[in-house]
Amino acid sequence: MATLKVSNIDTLEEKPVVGQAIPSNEAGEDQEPIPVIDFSLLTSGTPDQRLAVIGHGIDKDLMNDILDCCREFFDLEEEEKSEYKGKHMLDPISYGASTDDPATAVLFRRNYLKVMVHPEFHSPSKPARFSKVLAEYSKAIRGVVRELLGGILESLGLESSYMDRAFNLESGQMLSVANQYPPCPQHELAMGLPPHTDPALLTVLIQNGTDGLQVQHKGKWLNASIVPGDLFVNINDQLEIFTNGKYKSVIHRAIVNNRKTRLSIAMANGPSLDTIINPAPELLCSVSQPAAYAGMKYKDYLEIRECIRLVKRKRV
Ligand SMILES: O=C(O)CCC(=O)C(=O)O
Repeated sequence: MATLKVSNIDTLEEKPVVGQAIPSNEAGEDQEPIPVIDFSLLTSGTPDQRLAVIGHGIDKDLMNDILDCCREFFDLEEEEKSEYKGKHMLDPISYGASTDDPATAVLFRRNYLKVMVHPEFHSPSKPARFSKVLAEYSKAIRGVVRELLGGILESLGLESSYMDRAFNLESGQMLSVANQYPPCPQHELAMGLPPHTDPALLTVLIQNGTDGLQVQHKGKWLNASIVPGDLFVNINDQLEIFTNGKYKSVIHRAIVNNRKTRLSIAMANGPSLDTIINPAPELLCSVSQPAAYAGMKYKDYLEIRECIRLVKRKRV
């Protein structure tokens, strides 16, 4: 049975600074293991084992199929992919490459394909089976995410059904992000993705068997070793806001290597774009637990984040 890994984010405190100098690619020597969560226990209602889980139930063939489809997409001729070159963050399909960051002199080695798969489903037309596989995989991940969110809400003493009211998941925004990191001869000078948090609620990531994801924990970078068939789940910004900081958004980055191409697929699951996410009133107390975050429409949050990113890149 496959396991699902959830990074332990309780003690993460810093927020990412886009454009900051990228520290060494090496993780700390005293690498702590990433906690493995037993999925079936998380959702079985056993209160003292809420974070324990196994058996996310997604077919391994389906996971391999979606990885293959993304690889085949990246292998297409450049002119076949160029019709998807995105211009705006909310474009339904956007293909491109990360550009080197003049603010930090860091070289980036990453191609990406971002596809909105919910509430409206989109897909590139090539390879031919991409649309079918992506639809099936997105549906399966949505099921896992609902279960996980339900378990997280229950761990806070809230009903799992709260999520539909709070997040409007029926029209929730789901973005599939495929990342291709080609090998880089001078990998110690290059980066796949700089340190960042994800803006949504939960991100579920798989990869092709080559590691490269690192999560920040107590100020150190931990290698996230992801076994094929595992799902790697990160807590995102909207969940940190909703839980008033009880769950913290995970700071993570992707490094590159000089041997093999790495492929990862991150499925980012957010509320609907017009949902305002506030700290849940049930988790607040005006004296001991005041709201630490102001509510904001998810769409506005995404746009402000993008503006800050662009401004920081221009300020060199
Ligand atoms: O490729 C990875 O491991 C990280 C991907 C990621 O952080 C992202 O797509 O936001």
